[in-house]
Amino acid sequence: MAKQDLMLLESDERIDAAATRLSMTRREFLQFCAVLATTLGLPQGADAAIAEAVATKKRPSVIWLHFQECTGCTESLLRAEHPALEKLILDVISLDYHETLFAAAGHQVEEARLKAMAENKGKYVLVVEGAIPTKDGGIYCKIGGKTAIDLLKECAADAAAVIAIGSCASWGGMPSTDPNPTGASSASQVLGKPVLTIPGCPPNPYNFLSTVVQFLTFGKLPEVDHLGRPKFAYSRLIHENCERRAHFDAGRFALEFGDDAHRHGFCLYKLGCKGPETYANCSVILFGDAGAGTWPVGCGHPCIGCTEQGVGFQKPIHAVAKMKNIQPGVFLPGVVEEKGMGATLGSAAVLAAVTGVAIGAGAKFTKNLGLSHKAEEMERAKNAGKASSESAEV
Ligand code: FSX
Ligand code: SF4
Ligand code: F3S
Repeated sequence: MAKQDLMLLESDERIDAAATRLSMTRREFLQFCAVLATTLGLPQGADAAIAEAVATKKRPSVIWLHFQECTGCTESLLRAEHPALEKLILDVISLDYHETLFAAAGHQVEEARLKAMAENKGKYVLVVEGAIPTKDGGIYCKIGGKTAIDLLKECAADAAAVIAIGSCASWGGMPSTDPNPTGASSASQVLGKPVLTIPGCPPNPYNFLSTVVQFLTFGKLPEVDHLGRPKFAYSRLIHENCERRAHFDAGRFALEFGDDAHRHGFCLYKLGCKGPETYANCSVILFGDAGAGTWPVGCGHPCIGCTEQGVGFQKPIHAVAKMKNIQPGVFLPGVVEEKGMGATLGSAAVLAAVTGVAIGAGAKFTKNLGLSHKAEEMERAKNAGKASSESAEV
């Protein structure tokens, strides 16, 4: 990859061609690449590398499987207010097999899948949407005469990378809710190896887009946490970046849906909000590209912890959240707070600007960037009796 500066690419014809292809102005395209680079926490110059890759590289072939799910993962990719997101995703990848989006059916699509797998052996990305039923030999989900178990194993065998999209594929999600009658399991459990996970019900499409752009540009997936979640997206608690946090700290809570406090936008903790124990960036990047407030808590509903294994679809919606490592009112960032590991100050500001959040709100996000995930990792290591010297620095 040539070392380029984003400004130097302004007059590059390849950038013009890519922008035209995406129905964007050149400036919008370069801004998009800068946002992705900062979202991913990549170093300076990565924005230009991303712009070049999106403009010129061969798109990776993607085989997208559907198992036990509601298709919300796919819907969330396609239902942005502005078609730019859908267009971008479909431009960055070559979607060679996708049951919902294919016009063809039956043997024709099976042939398309086998052809794409053979032509891109060892190079394609396998995206898994939905849980895999494992009970009774896996008979509760069959496609083209094969069980989901066999289909997943067959497609994963020659994939360059496997991405589990949505909570169902990441850890069982909604189909695995007690008593889990079909033995719904994650892609990782069935394959017996870790895979990159993008949980959420539905997951945020920007997190998927950022992941595949990183793969396209650098040929590798982003850094992940112990659950396979990209750290750029899942390293902070919802509670740390919530617009209602000031109400939490001040002890102002909604007690019933529709009560005065609820209508005033007070904290939803006592209505069962799981933001204090859920890692995700929903409040920062929002959903649907439709402006401020477009995330569960922003719309007045408690977070149900849909990205968090053991919380979403497991804990009762009304049960109050377990506080992780944030103590109300006494644990605010210090003047010389250590930098977080995922997003940077710049990324939060750019992201805030691009997602339509006011600069003031962007500043609030940056101020609240905490260290919860790292602190939790350290606690886990300590409990296992093997705290590393690196984690001891926190
Ligand atoms: Fe639905 Fe996807 Fe939820 Fe699951 O998203 S939105 S049930 S995570 O697999 O389609
Ligand atoms: Fe926001 Fe929920 Fe935390 Fe209240 S409990 S501040 S609504 S994340
Ligand atoms: Fe899910 Fe909570 Fe975000 S319910 S979408 S993790 S705000």
